[in-house]
Amino acid sequence: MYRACIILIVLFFFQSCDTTPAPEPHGPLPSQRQLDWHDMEYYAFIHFNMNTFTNMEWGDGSEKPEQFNPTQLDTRQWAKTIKDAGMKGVILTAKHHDGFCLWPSAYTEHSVKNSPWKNGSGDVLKELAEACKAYDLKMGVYLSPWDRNHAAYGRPEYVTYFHNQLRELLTQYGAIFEVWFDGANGGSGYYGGANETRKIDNKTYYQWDKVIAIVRELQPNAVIFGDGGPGVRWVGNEEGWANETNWCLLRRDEIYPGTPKYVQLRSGHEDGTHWIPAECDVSIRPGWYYHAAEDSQVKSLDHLVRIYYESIGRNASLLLNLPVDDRGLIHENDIKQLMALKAQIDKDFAENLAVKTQVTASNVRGDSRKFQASHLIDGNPETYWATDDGITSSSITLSFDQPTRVNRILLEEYIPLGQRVKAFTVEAKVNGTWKLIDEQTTIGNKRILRFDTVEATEVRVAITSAKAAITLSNIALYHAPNLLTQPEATRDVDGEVTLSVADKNIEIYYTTDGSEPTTASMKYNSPFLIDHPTRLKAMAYNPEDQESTKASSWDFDIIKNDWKVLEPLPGESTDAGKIIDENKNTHWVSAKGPDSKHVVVDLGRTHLLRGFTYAPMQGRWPTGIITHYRFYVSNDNSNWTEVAHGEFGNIKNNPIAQVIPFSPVKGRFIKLEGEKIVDNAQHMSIAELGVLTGGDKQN
Ligand code: FUL
Repeated sequence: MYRACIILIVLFFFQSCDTTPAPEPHGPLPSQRQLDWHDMEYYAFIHFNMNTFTNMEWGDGSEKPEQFNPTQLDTRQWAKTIKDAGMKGVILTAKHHDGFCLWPSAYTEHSVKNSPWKNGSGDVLKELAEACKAYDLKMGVYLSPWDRNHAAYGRPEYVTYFHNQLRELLTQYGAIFEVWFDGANGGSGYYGGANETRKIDNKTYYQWDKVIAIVRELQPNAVIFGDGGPGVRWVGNEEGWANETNWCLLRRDEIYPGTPKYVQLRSGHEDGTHWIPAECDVSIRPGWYYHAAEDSQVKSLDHLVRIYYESIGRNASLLLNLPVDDRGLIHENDIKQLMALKAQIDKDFAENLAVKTQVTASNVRGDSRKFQASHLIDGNPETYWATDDGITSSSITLSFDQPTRVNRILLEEYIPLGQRVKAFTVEAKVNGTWKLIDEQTTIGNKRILRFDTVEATEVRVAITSAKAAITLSNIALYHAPNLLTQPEATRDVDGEVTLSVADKNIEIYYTTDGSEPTTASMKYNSPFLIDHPTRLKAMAYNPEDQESTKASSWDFDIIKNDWKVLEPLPGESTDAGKIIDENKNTHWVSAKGPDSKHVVVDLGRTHLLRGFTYAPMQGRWPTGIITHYRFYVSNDNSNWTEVAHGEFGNIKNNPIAQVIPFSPVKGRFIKLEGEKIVDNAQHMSIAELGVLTGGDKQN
């Protein structure tokens, strides 16, 4: 007992005598509000405003408040969804470029106060602030500097108006964590009826210094988002990814709203003068605003997972947009995908295997316990491992008791002292031999690497280059399960079928006789031929845990390798071949005019035809989609029999492939006529045209 006390006293003495100083901060540093923002990591964008009701992405400012009329607006549904998705906050488009205000601003009539919603007594910002409070979420505001409604836009009076509105938003709704200023500025607009183009100087017109002062005065904890910050920068794309090399630093004075140098924002600047980290903004659908036509285009799970790893996993935050619909609700399709993403991320990071390891480092600052390597796995973001001054390369080794399967590594620098690491490698010891897993550049607030599963006894992270003594606060290792998604199938004009899934460790099993696939069915290894009418069914199977997806099913008919488009004539339209290229993502658009809205295709020989298929043009801005059709069959390309006519129901809102059966008829030539086109367009378009023969053998 006496000896133990002495040892404890001696240890305590050494500990309290440990005078090893912390490394000096290096380069630009984050402010406290930026550090708080780094902790947010994943939060929602909501684009909901006038455009939701006009089916636009950018309104021109001539819209009327009466058009804003959600029937079931429920900000608590938004907040619950956002919370359930694992996000920590939400930023709402209080005013977009069309100028309509979701709050009853005292400075304009162009707001909810003149809308039918709640008879003009509603305030979306207030309702969202209350819902955020109830669900413990932080709130941010998007206030578009560009205002295509305001008569004075371009003149100094508008800037006063803009500043006044900012004051309203920052004083009436409690704490705001981020103020979002868009880079799209100036151009054509309604401008109080002037209907003209107005140009402004992005750098000076809005008096940014004053804007920043207003935010600092009223919401000192809020970060300001802009192309070049000053608090948080745009990542230079709207697809949800940062470059692998990503500095939180920026040569701030070179970047301004609408900067032509936006590509540089994907990496920041190694020699940046200010701490301005990147935020990845991306929508869960093609558009920022809700369009019923995009209900079937919510991003797939594997796409969302990729976005997660390429934003949060690359030292940026993820601002994922949810386009609230015209009811005033987050659409059920979006909720389903958000929850699928949450479930997958929870699985990927279920257990930190690094806490089971012994951690050692080739250098520890002053050999001090304060900076020892075990801080890397102590779960405390305030403690960190550091090297001696002048030591800018050093390695950390994590040793398992027994071989352990890993496929993810997560690294964090201790950023209150600056971002330092310029290059590092990750190796794993497998069966007694070191194997290079990855070679990378920056780490920053958080870096996550995905790699093929290895069964390792040790993992080594070697920082090979840093700007100053290394400071890392966290290393985590995970074994994420394979990503199980339903198979996709494509077939080319010669009948070769390719099946694919998101994760190469997932197996695919398929049948061609209509039966349900099981692991006893054919296993997919390489493309195979289907050259006659066949129902293909395929399911994906995870050998790791024996889970499988439900089967996907495709009906393939005859192949198209001897088909020819006869009208429009070759030369009249070079891309008409795209309607029979077996690729739904390519399309043909007819010339304008009543006589051009048809196509004639030669099937090469006579078939017993039982129907046809029409896939409309895909993509964000489809035009020329047929709503009412007439379909004809001929044996000689001169005498035609009409075999079907009618409407493709709801095709505008849901542009999926249409299958139209008709009474069996023999023929070699087919003609599709677009009788009516979406929005009464003067042209028609086709992504893919096909026939149903149902497998007759007599031709
Ligand atoms: C862009 C805007 O022009 C879009 O409409 C959207 O708000 C997006 C987040 O920022 O620059």
